[in-house]
Amino acid sequence: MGIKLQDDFLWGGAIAAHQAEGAWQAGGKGVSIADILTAGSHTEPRQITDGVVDGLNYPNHHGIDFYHTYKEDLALMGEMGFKAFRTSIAWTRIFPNGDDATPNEEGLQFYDDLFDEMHKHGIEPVVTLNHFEMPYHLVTEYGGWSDRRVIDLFVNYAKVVFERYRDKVTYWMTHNEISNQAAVSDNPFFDFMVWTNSGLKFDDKATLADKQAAMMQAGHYELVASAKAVQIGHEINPDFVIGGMVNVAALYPASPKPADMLAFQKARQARDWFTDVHVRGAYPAELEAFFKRTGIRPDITDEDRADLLAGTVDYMAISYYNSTTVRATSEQDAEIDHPADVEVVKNDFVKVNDWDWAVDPQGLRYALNELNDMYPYLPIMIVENGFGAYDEIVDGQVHDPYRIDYLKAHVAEVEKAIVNDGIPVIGYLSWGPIDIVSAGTGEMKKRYGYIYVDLDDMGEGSGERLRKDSFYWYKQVIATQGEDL
Ligand code: BGP
Repeated sequence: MGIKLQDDFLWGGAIAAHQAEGAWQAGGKGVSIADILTAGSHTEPRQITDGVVDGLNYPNHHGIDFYHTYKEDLALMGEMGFKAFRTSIAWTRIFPNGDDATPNEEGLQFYDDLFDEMHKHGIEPVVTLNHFEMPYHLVTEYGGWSDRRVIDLFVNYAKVVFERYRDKVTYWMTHNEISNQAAVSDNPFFDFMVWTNSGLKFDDKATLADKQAAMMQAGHYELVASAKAVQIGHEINPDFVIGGMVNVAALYPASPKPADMLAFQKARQARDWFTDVHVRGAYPAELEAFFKRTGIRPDITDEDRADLLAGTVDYMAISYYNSTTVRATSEQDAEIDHPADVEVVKNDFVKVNDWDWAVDPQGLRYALNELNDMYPYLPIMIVENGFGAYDEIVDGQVHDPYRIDYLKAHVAEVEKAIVNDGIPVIGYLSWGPIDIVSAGTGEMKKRYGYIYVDLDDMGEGSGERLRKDSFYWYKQVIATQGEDL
């Protein structure tokens, strides 16, 4: 049995433009960094091609054709009783190259229609400005977020959409999972994550320090751009609620051995420093010490510092999928600039999904308490949580008890965090309420939805939508405000 939540709690789901819309060149849209990714797999990171290569970049080119099916799909979300629906505006539908003199009216009109359709179903839009969708032209001509000029290009894009949708959208967030970059390491999956967040690409001669320096600089410019967008957003509409967005995996030490405890603490500081700047408007002490100790120091001006302080966020949006357990690989103090000293290890106390993500519902309550301890009373919206799985159609139905079990357990922990721990969680938007393309692997077969989409990894199929068992489960959860889990 669950705990009934507050009436204005935002129950819903979340997607991203590049994983759902398809129509990658329709309506004047430009090429984004998501459009030049190949498909990958559970073990193979997606490759970044040199521009669009026919036949290689198909996953995000087709998505689930949400650009054309959004009315039917939102009707299904309305049938479940959604209060909110998160998606991103594809930056390249508004500014196809990122530095265009004027915005693309067809792109602006598409999102006008999309938000109107949401409101028809009583669904509140929750909008991500940049969900791994930077214009590719900004990478080839400016070097992605390594160039300070991209700050004002982003802020101008934010200003245009804030003004256009000032009466249709209240909840916004700036960069999706900006925190992913902090985990820079020699693992090729992390190179992929830095690419998706900042358009940075490293050659095989790049050292860990090179990657760290490049990521710190890009991250700084992204944070300044976010802070300037928050300020402008509040000028355009003081009722806007604008957040930063980070991935929060609950972190655990592998043992009470002091070195493991320190490694866990350093890993958590690395995970949280972007959040710190979003919320407090300044770099945490251990990062200032890191800059001094290593000489890896971003170009930070006094004006930047003033902007960071003036542009702190109204809430934090978080994605939570799993917990992560770390140990120290050496007895010496684990340093934030040497991720090599901090190694991820298996946690024998939790199970994993088919992509080796630890299934840990209590980790979500743990992570929410950590955030609340660090930032008391700061509203938090869970904007991603879900269970990717290989779903099968059997006699025209999809039975997904495994997904219901995962979501039920996580929602139960959110309810305890709110009611027992007093944490101001304002919404729960599960990831991929309709099957979409996986960001990490480009697969359709990694399905998250309450709604099955009959498309395969190659984008082939009828495209028919099918309600899974979890569709009816979640509809009942929402109808009872979380009481009937
Ligand atoms: C997060 C992204 C989402 C989504 C999610 C699930 O990092 O913000 O875009 O993709 O991961 O990951 P995946 O799609 O790889 O299963």
